[in-house]
Amino acid sequence: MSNMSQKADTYTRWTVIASGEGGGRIASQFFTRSDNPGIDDRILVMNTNRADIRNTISRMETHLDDGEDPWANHALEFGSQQGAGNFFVMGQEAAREDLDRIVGSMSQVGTATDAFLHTATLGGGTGNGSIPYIIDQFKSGLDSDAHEGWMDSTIHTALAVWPYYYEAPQRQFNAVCGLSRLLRSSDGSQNADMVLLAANSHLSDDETTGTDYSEVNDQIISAIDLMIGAGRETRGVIDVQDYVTVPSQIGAYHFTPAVATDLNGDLFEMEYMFDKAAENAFVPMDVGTSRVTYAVVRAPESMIQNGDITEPDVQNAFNDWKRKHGLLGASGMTSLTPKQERGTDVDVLLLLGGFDLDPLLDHSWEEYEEYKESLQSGRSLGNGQLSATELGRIEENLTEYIEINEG
Ligand SMILES: Nc1nc2c(ncn2[C@@H]2O[C@H](COP(=O)(O)OP(=O)(O)OP(=O)(O)O)[C@@H](O)[C@H]2O)c(=O)[nH]1
Ligand SMILES: [Mg+2]
Repeated sequence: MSNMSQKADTYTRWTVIASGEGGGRIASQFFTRSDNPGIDDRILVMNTNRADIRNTISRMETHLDDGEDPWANHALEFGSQQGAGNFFVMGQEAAREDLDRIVGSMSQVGTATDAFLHTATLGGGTGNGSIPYIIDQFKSGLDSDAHEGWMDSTIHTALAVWPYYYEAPQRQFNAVCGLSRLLRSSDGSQNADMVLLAANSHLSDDETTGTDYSEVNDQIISAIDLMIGAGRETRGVIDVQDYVTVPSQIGAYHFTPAVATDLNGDLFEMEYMFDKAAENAFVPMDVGTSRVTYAVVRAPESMIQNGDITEPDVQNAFNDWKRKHGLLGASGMTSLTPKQERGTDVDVLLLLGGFDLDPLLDHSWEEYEEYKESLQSGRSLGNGQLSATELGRIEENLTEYIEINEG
C-alpha cells in the first residue's frame, strides 16, 4: 500500500459522496459538526433535484468558511430532469448524462483521498440509481483525464439505507435492485469494495416519522465515526484496506454495523459490551451467520494509558465472544482507539459481514416480486428503461451472491 503512505502518513483520508435526498441528509450531518477527523470537509452532495439539494446546502452553509461557495466545492446538480420519479433507472441515466461533471467534482473534493464513502438511500431513484453506477464506472477503469490516475487505487465503500418495511412496493423493489447493483456489476463481477447496510425500520420503530430521520441518521453517523476512527492514531489499527481485502476474497463484502455507546468501562466486562453491540445490529440478522467480524473499541485516552483497557484485553474478549457465537472460523480483527474524553465511557462497534441476508430480504422480496409482475415486459420513464433481461441479471446477481453467504 505504498500509495496510501504517500497520501497520508497517519490515517486514512475519507471522502463522503452522497447522492439523492436521504443520502444528502446523512452526509450534511457530518458537515454540521465542528470536528470530522478522517473526513474534514471532503463532502460532496449531489442530486437531480435542485430544490432538494438547496435544503441540504442550507444546512451545511452555516458551517462553511466565510465566502466559500458551497456549489463550487460541495454540491452538484446532475442530469437533465428534475428528480428521478422514484425509479432507479432514471437516477442511473441522469448520472450517465453527467458522468464527466460528477467525476470532476469528486476529484476536486476528494483530492488524494484513500477511500470514498458513497451514501444513498435504496428506496428512492436518484441516490440508488446513480451511486452503484458511479462506483461501477470507477471499478471498470473509468477513462478520464480528470483524476490523473490517483483514483485507480482508491477504495469505494457504500453506505446504503433500506426503506421502512411499510413503504410502497416500488421502494422495496428499488431496494432489492439497489443492493444487487452495489454488490455486483451487470457482468457479475464485484462492484463496491464494501457495502454497509442499515435498515430504517430496524433502527427506529417510530412509524410516524416519515420526514424526521434524525434518530436513525444519528445512529448511522456514530457507527461511521467509530469505523473511521479505527484507522487513526491507534494501537491496533484497522485500515480501510483491512476492511475490504478478505471479505472481497471470500465474497462476503456486505456488512452491517452493530453499536453500543457510553458503556461504563469500570463496570462491564468487555465481552458483555460486545453482546450489547451485537443486540443493536443495523439490519435484522442472525449474528451467528457472520463470516467476517471486526471489533472497534473506543475508550478514553486515560483508561488506555493507565492500562485499564489494553489491546490484549480486547482481543481476548473478542475471541471469547466469537467462541460463544460459534464464530471462531470467521475472519476478523480488533482495534482499540483512544478518545479525548475523561471518564470511563467505552464505545463499541462490531462490523458484521457475510451474514445470511434472508432476514432482511424477507421484508421486501414479496413486494419486489409483486412490483416486478406489474412491470411485465419492462418499464420506461423519461429516458430510463429497464428491460426484462436487465432485471433478470440484477436478480440473478443478487441470488448468486446470497447463496455464497448462506453458509
Ligand atoms: N435513514 C434515512 N432514510 C431516509 C432519509 N431520507 C429518506 N430516507 C428513505 O429513503 C427513501 C426515499 O429516498 P430519497 O433519499 O428521498 O430518494 P432520492 O435518492 O432523492 O431519489 P428520488 O427522490 O426518487 O429522486 C425512503 O425509503 C425513505 O425512508 C434520511 O435522511 N435518513
Ligand atoms: Mg429525492
